[in-house]
Amino acid sequence: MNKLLDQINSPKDIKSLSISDLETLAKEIRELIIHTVSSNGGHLSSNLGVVELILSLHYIFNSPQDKIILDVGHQSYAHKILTGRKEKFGTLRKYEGISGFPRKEESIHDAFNTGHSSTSISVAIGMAAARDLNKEDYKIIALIGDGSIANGLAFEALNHGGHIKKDIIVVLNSNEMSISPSVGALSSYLNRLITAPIYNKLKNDLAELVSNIPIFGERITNIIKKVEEGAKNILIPGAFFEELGFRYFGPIAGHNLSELINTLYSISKLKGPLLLHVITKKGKGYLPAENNPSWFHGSSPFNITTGKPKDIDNSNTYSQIFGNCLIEEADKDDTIIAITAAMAEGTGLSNFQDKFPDRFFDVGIAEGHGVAFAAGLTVRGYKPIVAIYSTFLQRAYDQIIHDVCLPNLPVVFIIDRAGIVGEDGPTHHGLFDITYLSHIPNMTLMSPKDGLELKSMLKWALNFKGPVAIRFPKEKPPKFENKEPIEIHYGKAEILQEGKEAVIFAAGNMVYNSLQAANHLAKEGIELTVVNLRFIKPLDEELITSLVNKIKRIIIVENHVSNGGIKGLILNLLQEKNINKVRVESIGFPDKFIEHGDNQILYEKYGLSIQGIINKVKLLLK
Ligand SMILES: Cc1ncc(C[n+]2csc(CCOP(=O)(O)OP(=O)(O)O)c2C)c(N)n1
Repeated sequence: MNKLLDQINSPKDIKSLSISDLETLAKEIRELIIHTVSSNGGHLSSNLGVVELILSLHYIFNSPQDKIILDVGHQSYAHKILTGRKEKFGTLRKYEGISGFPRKEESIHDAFNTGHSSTSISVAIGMAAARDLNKEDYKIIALIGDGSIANGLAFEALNHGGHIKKDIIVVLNSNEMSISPSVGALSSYLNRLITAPIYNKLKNDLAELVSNIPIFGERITNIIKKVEEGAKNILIPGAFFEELGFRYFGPIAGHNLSELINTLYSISKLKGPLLLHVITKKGKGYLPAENNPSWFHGSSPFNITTGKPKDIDNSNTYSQIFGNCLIEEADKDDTIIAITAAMAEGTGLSNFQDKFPDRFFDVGIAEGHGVAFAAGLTVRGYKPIVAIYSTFLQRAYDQIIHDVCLPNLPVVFIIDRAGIVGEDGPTHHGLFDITYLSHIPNMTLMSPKDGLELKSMLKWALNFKGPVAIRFPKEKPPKFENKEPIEIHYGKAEILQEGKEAVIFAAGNMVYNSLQAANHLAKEGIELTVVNLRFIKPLDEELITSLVNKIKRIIIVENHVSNGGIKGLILNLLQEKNINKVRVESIGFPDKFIEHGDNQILYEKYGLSIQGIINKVKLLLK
């Protein structure tokens, strides 16, 4: 059967559609999204929740002249489908396929690249300032969720935006969810706005608008009628935003296309900083996602009929091993506190949250605050564990230096998703944490080769009198033969096997690949020493220098950028110790942003697979 979607190749194609056609289109877009995410994985519930909103934005505004900036960008699928990427949508998140986030390299309709939250209002104001300096005329819209607007960056932008009064439209998408339910006073405030609307505001604004237009078109008269009819649902003063200098409209029903289109049309005629509050349902249109929006926030491939994941065994990830071990430790020590920045599920802390609700804090998408909050806890005798993905901890760089490392406070950082993260791509790869942590005085940085070592490291870190960070990747830990608990000694590495041809220094999940490579090469008579560094900072200087002095041929393997990673730390050590005439090869990620795609493909491409390490060893020994 022919679909309406078949005729849509650009936003222009939806401009003449009726509301009922748009409703059909929304249904077809949802089907395509569900079908694609069920096989490729991706951000399902956020995307299903905004289909009508995205359709309405493209109906009223004229992209690419008008700029639609999507906060986080995890809700960009309907936008991609409407802006010429429908045919390629099956390649979503695949290597060399289209990205799961807005990419200006992909389309002129992607006004700004996003991936991390809460940047859209700042960017919109920046674009507006540039537009005005250039004396240009177009609309700028920032679409932001109720989880993301609670971040400090978004607050700073609202504060500035209300002050400089540029023409921008913030569309606030309220679904009461971040990944888990949204937390915080702002979230409660938004919920109060939704549940207790007060009649008045939009009506006044519309009256003002209409009084400025000499002859009312029939359309405007109709809009006013509709507004008045639906007034109870539509109109409310959002004092908080008004006080910050934004004119507040809403809340309106985010799945009602005529309400959305009428309101956006009216607002598009107004000047100054405007904020439209829209209520949507996360996962809308697919029952399993409506019932479990958190799991479907960023889901792996699933069966559409049952809503169950296709990969049955997603247990025993590093995150889960960490979460379970922390519960065991917290049972014995009631000063242990767990902190997450809106990622309880992803960081393996959900069970901890259930078991110790008083000792669990979800600070919302507020990584910097989470770290400073942990610092505060330590000075009153608590042991906070801050679990944040490598890429998002970048937001807390100054708090790590100023509030934790400078006063040398015992905060334990669990740096999840360190290394490449596959399909989410460059905004989410955790490739910079060794760089941004290893140079900070007082910081100790470790990386476990497997789950057993992670447990030992965590226990050790909980008793250490200073800041410790433990980095591990998204993938499941490899299995080593050792089943005994591992003893951790400060700054001490582990020799896994000895051989005289060359030394491989590796950390984290790269230890396994290195050992496998060494086993293969042993069959060809090439005997290698393989060192699991365990401590990236401080390095085991004694062991490294004695091995290098003896063997003089080394390879450094890291799931991190080489420039600023373990390579630099080891070379620095050799220089300081005056060790020269050493042949060095290294494998890590190059000085560019790494694309999205399956981790194995990326490991192979960048030489971090077992075969890649074998090749490098052979090159070194040539
Ligand atoms: C700085 C940062 N921290 C954490 C995340 C992970 N993250 C992605 S989406 C999301 C929730 C966003 O919630 P909201 O803005 O309400 O959008 P919704 O998914 O509900 O549409 C989080 C925490 C991120 N992208 N950026």
